[in-house]
Amino acid sequence: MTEQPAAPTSTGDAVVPPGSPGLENLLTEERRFPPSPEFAAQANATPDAYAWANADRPGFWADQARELVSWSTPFTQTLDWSDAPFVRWFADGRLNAAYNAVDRHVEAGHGDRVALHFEGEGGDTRTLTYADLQREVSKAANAFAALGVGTGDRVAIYLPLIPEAVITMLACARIGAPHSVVFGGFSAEALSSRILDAEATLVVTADGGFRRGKPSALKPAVDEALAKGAPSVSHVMVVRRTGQPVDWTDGRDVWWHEAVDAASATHAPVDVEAEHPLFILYTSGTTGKPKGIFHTTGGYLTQAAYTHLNVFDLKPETDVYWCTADVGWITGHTYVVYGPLLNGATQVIYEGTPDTPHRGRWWEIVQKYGVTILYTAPTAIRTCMKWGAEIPEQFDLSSLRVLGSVGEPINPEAWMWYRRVIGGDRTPIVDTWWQTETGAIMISPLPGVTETKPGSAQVPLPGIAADVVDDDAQPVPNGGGGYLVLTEPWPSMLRGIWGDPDRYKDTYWSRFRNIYFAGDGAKKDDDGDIWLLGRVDDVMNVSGHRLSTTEIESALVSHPWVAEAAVVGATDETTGQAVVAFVILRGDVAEGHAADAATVQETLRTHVAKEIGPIAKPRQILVVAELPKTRSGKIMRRLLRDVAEHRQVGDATTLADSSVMDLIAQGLATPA
Ligand code: 6R9
Repeated sequence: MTEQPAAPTSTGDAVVPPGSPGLENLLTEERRFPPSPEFAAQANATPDAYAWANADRPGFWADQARELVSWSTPFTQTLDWSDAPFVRWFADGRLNAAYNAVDRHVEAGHGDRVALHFEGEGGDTRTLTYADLQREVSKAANAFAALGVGTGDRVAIYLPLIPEAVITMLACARIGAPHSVVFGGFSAEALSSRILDAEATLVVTADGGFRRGKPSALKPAVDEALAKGAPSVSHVMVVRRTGQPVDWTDGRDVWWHEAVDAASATHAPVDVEAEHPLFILYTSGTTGKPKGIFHTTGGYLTQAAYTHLNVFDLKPETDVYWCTADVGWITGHTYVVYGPLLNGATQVIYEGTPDTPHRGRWWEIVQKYGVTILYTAPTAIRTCMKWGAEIPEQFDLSSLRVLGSVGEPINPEAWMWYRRVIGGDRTPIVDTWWQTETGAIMISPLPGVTETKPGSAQVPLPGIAADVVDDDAQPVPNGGGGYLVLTEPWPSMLRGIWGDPDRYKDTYWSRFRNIYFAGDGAKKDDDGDIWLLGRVDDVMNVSGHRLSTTEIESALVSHPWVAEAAVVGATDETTGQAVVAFVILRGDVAEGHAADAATVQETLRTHVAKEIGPIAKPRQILVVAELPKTRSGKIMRRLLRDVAEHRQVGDATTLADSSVMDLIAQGLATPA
């Protein structure tokens, strides 16, 4: 028997195999897309921003903070890193986030500009201008204050993606009450632990939301969560969305339409310090209880506004921006609520799923509103690939001018499909790498500036210092692989884990001294551009070779039969670990070949061997109908590893759709 891979050592939540030689470099990608001269001529971003920021990083951010954010008390201090890894930015300044997102646009004469085009799943619509938003947010703030919510109190939000979700977040910010949004797809159990950890005093929810053409209840989960005991909660405010019957606890439960509609439409935003907490957002660690990542006000808003303006090339007067994320994800915080509204954008929000009532729903929305900037996740793009190009081709997508991707590495073939089918071979694509912890985009091409490469997030933004290092924190040379780290503090950096400063230090700052370890593997290409390779906990060790999941998955997706692929390492007698792949076939192919699992398996194994070499050849390829994913579309490889190793499947409570694991188990049990 050959040696088993050494047991991983744990650094907080991230698992790093000791003595690892760095990831092997498997795929090369030669395609290049330089910016068009027309785009470059009108772009917000300019190439000189990098040099400007490099010359004086804190000074660069101070300039952005003055330019893009309005302060009631201007700051005189920029960066305080003396108590690292605890950071303070713009600490003596004061401001209000809701004032910045809403009121100042009304004061500047843009009250009539549309802030939100809301599209309900059933086709109901609402349009809110900035003036409407100012009125609604003020009323909600008054109603929350009347229920006793004060500055510093925490508010839990458990809502579908309806305008009240945005209004509630901003109303909390207006009072200086940190919000904690809990994704509507999460269970009562998950909601309960988050309410308890943050000691929320108010929960804002709805009777339900619409999901796949049906009302889906939310209020019962709140009742169940509070029944487990939640001494801090004094009230539950309930939005009527679906009209479903709800249980009612008198004295505790309050209807939104009664409390908010009756409240005054004027409310003075509460001035807070730059370092006042704006929100907590829980992210599941790979082990243990979820981490309450918290962000503060001044630095977060600065980087949210800067990145949204430059990475998406936003022109607030003419663009129609659409980020498809739910507000339960950090992307919904920074790129649905704070970034776009700070910049005075007009945006679309859509409540439902992409295939309700038909698989062209998203493209119908792009056509209807003339969406110019679209920001979505690789999982959605691959799903559309699976459904076929003929669906988006039925709609007029010519308004689109910038496309964005976030959440996972985007496979080069998915990137090419996105550009060709959705972007008409014309639009720049920005592949944006960042995390709940980073608060805003950190690594991304700048449209109009960067020559893009399919599958690579490429360059740290101006003002951001990122690198790929080896085990000893030494930068790897071009062509090498290792760990992605952030070497200088940035304004929208997490300020900690709520109530647990030690866990904050352990999780992010113990692997390398005073360097932030993101938990992702990455490589540098010959130009020094960064390619993300997936979470280091997912790295496989096959006969001593460290292989990234991303590259093998990308090789699989580059075969015309494959729409999506997930790869895991399973214990193997001879090689230590072996590659096991789960694939979803493209619609048209699936029909022709589903019955012939042996052909699929042999064809794809040969394809991977040809694309990246025999070492990466999957031992086994399993054709499945779905893959287990989180709310943000990330594949939960841990669960697939359990399947591949014939174990009982572990904790699946953060799956977006909990039936998927049963489907996979059934599919595997049925002989092809
Ligand atoms: C914004 C968000 C963070 C993790 C991150 C990484 C993965 C996100 C990516 C990407 C490759 C990209 N990730 N964007 N990997 N390329 N463009 O997703 O936050 O939910 O906290 O996840 O997502 O692994 O570490 P969050």
